[in-house]
Amino acid sequence: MSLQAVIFDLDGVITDTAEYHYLAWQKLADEEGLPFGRAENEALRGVSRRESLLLMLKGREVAEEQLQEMMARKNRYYQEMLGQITAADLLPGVSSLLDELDAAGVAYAIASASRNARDVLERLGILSRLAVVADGNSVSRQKPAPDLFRFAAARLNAPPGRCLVVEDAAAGVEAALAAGMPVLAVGPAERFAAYSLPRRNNLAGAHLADLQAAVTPDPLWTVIEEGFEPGRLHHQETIFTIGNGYFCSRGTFEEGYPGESALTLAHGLYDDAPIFFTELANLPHWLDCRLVVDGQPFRLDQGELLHYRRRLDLQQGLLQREVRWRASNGAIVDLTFERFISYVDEHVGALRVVATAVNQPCQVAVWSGINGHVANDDLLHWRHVAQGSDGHQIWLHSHTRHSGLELLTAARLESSASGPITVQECPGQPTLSLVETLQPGQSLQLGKIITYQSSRDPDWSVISKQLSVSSYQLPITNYDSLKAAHIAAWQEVWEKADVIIEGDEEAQLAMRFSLFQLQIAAPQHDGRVSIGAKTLSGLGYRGHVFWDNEIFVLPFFTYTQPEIARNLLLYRYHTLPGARRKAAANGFSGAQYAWESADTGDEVTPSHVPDFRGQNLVRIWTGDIEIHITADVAYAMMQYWQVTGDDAFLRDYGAEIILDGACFWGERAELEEGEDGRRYALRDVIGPDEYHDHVDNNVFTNRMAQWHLQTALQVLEWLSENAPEKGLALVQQLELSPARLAHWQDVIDHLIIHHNPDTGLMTQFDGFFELKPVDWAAYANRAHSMQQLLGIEGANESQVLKQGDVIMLLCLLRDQYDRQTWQANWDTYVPITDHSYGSSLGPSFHAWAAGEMKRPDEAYEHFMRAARADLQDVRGNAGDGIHAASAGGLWQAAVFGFAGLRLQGESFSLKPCLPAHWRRLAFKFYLRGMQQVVDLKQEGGEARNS
Ligand code: IFM
Repeated sequence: MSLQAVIFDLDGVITDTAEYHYLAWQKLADEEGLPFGRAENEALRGVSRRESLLLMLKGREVAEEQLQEMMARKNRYYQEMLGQITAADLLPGVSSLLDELDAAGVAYAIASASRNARDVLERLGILSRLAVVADGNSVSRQKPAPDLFRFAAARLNAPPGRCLVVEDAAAGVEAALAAGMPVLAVGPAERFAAYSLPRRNNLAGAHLADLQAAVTPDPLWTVIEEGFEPGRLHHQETIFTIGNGYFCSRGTFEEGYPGESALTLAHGLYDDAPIFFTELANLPHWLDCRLVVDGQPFRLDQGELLHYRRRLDLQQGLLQREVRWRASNGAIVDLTFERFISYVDEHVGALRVVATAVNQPCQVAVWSGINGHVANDDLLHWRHVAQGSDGHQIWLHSHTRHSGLELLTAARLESSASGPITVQECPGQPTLSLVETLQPGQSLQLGKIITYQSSRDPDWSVISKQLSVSSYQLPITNYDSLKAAHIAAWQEVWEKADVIIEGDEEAQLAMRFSLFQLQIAAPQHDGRVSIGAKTLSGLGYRGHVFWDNEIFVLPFFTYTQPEIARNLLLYRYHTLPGARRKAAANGFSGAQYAWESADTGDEVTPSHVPDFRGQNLVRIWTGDIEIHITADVAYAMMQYWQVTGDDAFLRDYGAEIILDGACFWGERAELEEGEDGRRYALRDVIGPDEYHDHVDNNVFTNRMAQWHLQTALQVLEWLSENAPEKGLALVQQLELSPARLAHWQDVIDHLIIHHNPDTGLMTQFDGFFELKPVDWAAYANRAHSMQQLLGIEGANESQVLKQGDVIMLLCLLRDQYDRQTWQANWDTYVPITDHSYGSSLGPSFHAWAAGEMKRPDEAYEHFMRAARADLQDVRGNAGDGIHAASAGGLWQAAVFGFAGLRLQGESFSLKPCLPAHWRRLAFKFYLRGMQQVVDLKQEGGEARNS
């Protein structure tokens, strides 16, 4: 991003009139007997004269006349001191920096709250060099309002996002940030501790390059969209999703756009849907904010777009957009949008809009409300039962049409407009509106705070009482304080969750982006919901939960934020009844987890979906026969226990999940008489490689089932030693008779596991190697999946994998397989896997596996394929929502693959295998409640933990 103009604050940046201000205030304070000194003066920096005096008076009551007299007296003292100013009072570095800006043709301005600014600049000898002087007379709202900077930017004719503000005061920094401008802070670090900003002590030695750098958003933390491309609309909507684990909103535009996929989803708010059984319902739209400039609606497909940039600040959880737009009558406006979904108060979202007239007076009308006329594609889920308003506040009470859930959406508007805010009670769409006429350089600022609360919330009864008397009051909060708390909360998240990759900007950003997307999808306080395959960022898979969660996503939380992992695991505990119903429907006892699960845990996989051309219906068998998920859930539970040592959780919740799942496996395994005697088989299944359905004895499924049964016996033993009462209760409840346990052991001993002890090779399922080999050279330049090219039957009959199957098994049970087994299976299966266009779940595990194999180049190739799944949309389907499994798999690939982290009881070991160009890989995790730090630095091809 290039720097177009620089806006300097005056006092403390260009010259030290700050010192004269202090001396003048001190003189006044001494005369009035007010306690005042340098410490108190800090709070006065960048603040208007009146505000400063009020701060000094600390609430002391003073008549207006006397106030005026004191301000005039202070100003007189100040002006007397100003008389002494000369060019020699320019602060060090300023003169040469201005010369550099002149030479480079970069315009610069002063924006100072001081009404004496021109006088001071004249004395300093730089007034004539400035393109614009914005001072205390230019606007009515002073810093920390954004108006003064916006005024200067409009006069400079530069989009605010391209103007760098150089500021020495916190109030000025607030103003610049609210104005949507990058900031270079000047002054001591303590003064700016609350912000993450480029900073220097003063301008001595500063060059144009330093200013350029300050304008460039941190590429390691920022996802940027420079310029609007309508063809990428849906992809970008997914990428710019924000949320807080309670609800998420896709990155659609406040003003709307034709064909957009506007969507806000909240965990657990499911409603019935044809084909998919149930789906998360799109919530009434909170972002709705339409601006009308001189009678023309602002939209990107109308008028003329002069400048556009959007960025997602992953570090602070903020989404910002800056637009310069010309209406058809020639009026140009600068618009800045900022939104966040509070990571502190999970019900709250906030939006700020600043509109500035640039070239001519214009009238800006704003309509912003709650749009209840939303649907999932064409399906309506909400019936609106009541709505109301109170001053600047509106609310809408809605019910889902089938599942009977209730939702309250409420919104409040704050605005800098001089006129009133009016309420429009449109049915199902309460709206607030206002109109303001802006002179060039003048700004209108709006802040919108919203909340969602539902009958799923523990405190719904309180809300319900208010609604029963047709009233609701939003708690009083303001945008800035919410934002400050939100940023601080994200700082805490990153403290635990960040993975640092040095030497590879793309990988670093993709890693942080993935973790951000997982974090905003993860319930912070709710143990009855879990993360769907597309998080809360799109309608893909309709909010259903798959094994993606347990095998790909959960490890990140288990290791970095076990309190969140508990919620995700509790979801499987609370959905045991659904899993039991599924087992019973299939004729088994125990718990068989649904392949696709929603609120109750019952199976919600659609039986048919349209094919990729949308022409024919395809039978989906996964809900019937992809059964490995039951073992995957048990695996995630055991991993949590091993990492955290949370015995109480295993006792109270995990044991039941594991034991009842084992009951299912014990009955699902079929006893057969084979050539080599009695054996158990798991027939008619689908393994992780879904190109092959109705297969027998898929080695992943069989081995995980065997592991599950072994684990169940160990858990029973553990219970009898550590929680005998609970153990006995479960034995009775689940009917774990000695005969049943002996049967489990028999299944463990005789279950078919296709693993050749001589070669180490596993056979993916019965007859896999009799399938047709594929001529891979013929498909070298393909741009479609192998299933699309070979057809569903063709792929079924061929030796081609949608994603790793045996390879995944090796990773999950990695310490049980020797080098020969790894090698034989790597050599056999990796070349015949559809890495580019098969499942998005594949690449991250291959990256991990390649790390185990000490093949860093291949590991990196797979890793980047996963890293690009969403940011680069390499599969062309990111518009449907974030690939949660790929995002979680990226963390595993880095931690288990590249760093080679392994736990041994209460300690851990590392076997690093970093890509050659990675200089550093660092992360933190919790082991048995103690935070561990891994910081691998690579020198001379060797990585060491420091
Ligand atoms: O769970 C996955 C499956 O492994 C491959 N198809 C997509 C599902 C959801 O991501």
